[in-house]
Amino acid sequence: MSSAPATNLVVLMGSASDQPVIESMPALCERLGLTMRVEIASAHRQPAKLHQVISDSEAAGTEIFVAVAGMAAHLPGVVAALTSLPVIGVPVAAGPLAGVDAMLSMVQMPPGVPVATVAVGSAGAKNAVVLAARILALKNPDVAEKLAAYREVLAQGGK
Ligand code: RP5
Repeated sequence: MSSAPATNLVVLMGSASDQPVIESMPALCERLGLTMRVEIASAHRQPAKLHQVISDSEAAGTEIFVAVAGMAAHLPGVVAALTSLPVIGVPVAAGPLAGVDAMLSMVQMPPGVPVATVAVGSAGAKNAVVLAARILALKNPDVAEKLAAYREVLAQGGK
């Protein structure tokens, strides 16, 4: 039995230092009718914790993982190896390579273990929420309606 709360998304960060990148995610989730919670679990420093978070989240009914990491960003790839749920990777500009390192780590997954990689940084974090909403809208009319309203705002030049 899992004690993890049920949310649509679990946002995993490789480090507390990734926090600024995800700042816009809770409000955008609320706007699109999604729930999320955040966990910090480094694939390199805390592999046992990462395994536990993934199995607890799956047991709680999580639908999509978003994995946010910088440098040699193996977090989303490891998550994708441990679950059959969709995994969205958000690269972080955390080192001297300005996020290109993290982006290439996420994009270059071997066949059969996909990570849907979005843009580096906070723009990518926003798109991770919108992509998750688009996936969940296939089966969730409330999310579909909110997504349509959001797209209409964008079409009118709003944000
Ligand atoms: C990655 O290394 C984290 O996701 C973070 O982006 C980067 C630096 O981590 P800290 O040294 O700030 O903990 O694993």
